[in-house]
Amino acid sequence: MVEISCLQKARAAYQPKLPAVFANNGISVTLKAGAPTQSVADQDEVKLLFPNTYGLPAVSFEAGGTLKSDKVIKVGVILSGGQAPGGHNVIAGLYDGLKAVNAKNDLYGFLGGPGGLIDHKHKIFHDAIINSYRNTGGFDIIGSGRTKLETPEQFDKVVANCRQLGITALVIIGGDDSNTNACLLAEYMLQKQTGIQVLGCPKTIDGDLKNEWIEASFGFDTAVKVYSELIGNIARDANSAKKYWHFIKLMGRSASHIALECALQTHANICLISEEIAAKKSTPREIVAAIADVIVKRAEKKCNFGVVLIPEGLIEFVPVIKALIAELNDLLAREEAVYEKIESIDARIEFVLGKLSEESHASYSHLPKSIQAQLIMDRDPHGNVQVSLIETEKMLIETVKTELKARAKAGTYSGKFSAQGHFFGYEGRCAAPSNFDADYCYSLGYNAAALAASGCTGYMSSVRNLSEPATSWLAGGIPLTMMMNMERRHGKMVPVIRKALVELDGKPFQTFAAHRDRWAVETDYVYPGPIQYFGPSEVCDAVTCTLALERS
Ligand code: FBP
Repeated sequence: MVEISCLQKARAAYQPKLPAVFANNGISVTLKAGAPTQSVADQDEVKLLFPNTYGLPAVSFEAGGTLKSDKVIKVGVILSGGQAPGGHNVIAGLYDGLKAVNAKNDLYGFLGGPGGLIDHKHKIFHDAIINSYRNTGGFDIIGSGRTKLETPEQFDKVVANCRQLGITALVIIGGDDSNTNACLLAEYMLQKQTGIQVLGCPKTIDGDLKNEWIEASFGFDTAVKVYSELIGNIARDANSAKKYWHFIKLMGRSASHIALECALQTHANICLISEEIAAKKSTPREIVAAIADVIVKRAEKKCNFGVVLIPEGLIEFVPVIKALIAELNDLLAREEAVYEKIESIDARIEFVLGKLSEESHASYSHLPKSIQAQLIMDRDPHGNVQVSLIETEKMLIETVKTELKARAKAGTYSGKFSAQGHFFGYEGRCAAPSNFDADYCYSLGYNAAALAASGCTGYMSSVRNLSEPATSWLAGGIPLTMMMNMERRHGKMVPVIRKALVELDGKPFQTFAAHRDRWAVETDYVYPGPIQYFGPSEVCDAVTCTLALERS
């Protein structure tokens, strides 16, 4: 017998909350369609590429009527991309919703992400499987993967596999890229008149799949609470021992939402925001000088300790490094055959240095050797550098140390600098979902079942009004084409769902900016502590600062 923790046992009994329209596991709803929609930008180009799904109306569920039906449907689901807390609850909500429509409906899970859908690896869910995964973290119920589902050949295989099982609707749980592909697939299904619906669910701890209609991606809430707990613990250790500066890199491939939220929750002394660095066109030297300025000020107050938060994607937002990475991506793709034959890392660095432009040569040669090596490591399946493997925190520690030595020599700094580096990412991606994520995910899945039963295709499951209690949440669907714009990828303009970066004029950043000077020099830490699953609602059901500020 598999042993499970006491928390997991108790947590299995938690009944996630649903929007009032679905309360008491009801499916007594009617679908209401709004006005036709437009894409967020590049309307003409997007319309041309999605003749069947462009302009669909946003839809919402209202009380009254029923989706109960004698018709039996079979639905397939995949988890795509990086893990995010709550994925199992999306599947549980989807399963329960489908069974509420008709107890004979079936849900199939495709294994290992989009790859499972193409290679026809699947399992059928039943009560025992679903019950053992309710309110648990992780994606292990069916696994996930990063295979890109985008070519007509792959789409044809998906159609054949769905037909073999009798599946007439697919739910793709993923981030912006996976939902972009869900949109392409929905269009293809209509164009080929396959009768297979495609729906998406917004997933990613990075928090960058959000817009006016999708208020948050699931997993962000739990992940930032885990990181904030750890940062709070480290801050308290720093304030107790008073001897270390902690440089903490936080996950979030590109956007800095995670770092910003953790700063708001913990009042760390420094938090770099990549989007601000890009907007100000800051150089590496300026970033290091700004960190050193705070260290010097705190040293003057005899505080030779502190906490620095660094977003994972930072280096790609520093203009000179961004240009260097773009050049390296091209160079390594172009010279792959020769480059692959070079064995030692020193020789590879020399090879690269010999091929770079003057500006990039200058940027690259000034980096510590360990970072030079990391920048020319294996690319991800999209040909990009894998930022989560680059130890930016160590790079900053080294460069700040050098800067402080220079200041000490010049007589402008007399403190002690001893630093520890950390990277928090994987620690938060599979945590047991917070009440918010447990409820939100279950609602997203249940709502997706209602959309499937209503015959919708080309929609993302949307649950809104999230800063209010779950009973006030609104359920419906947003056309995937509505979130699209055209972007350059691999030298070609393609339609993609627009990624949400930190908005510098938005309330979360503005709130941080209004306080950061004080948090920098004073020791004003907040210690959020671990996620609470049982207890007072103001503790257990609190939403993130980001969501509360954005919706206030
Ligand atoms: P998704 O966008 O697929 O949700 O993944 C997010 C993420 O956790 C990033 O924060 C991180 O950069 C990346 O995945 C790490 O990828 P991997 O799991 O392949 O190491």
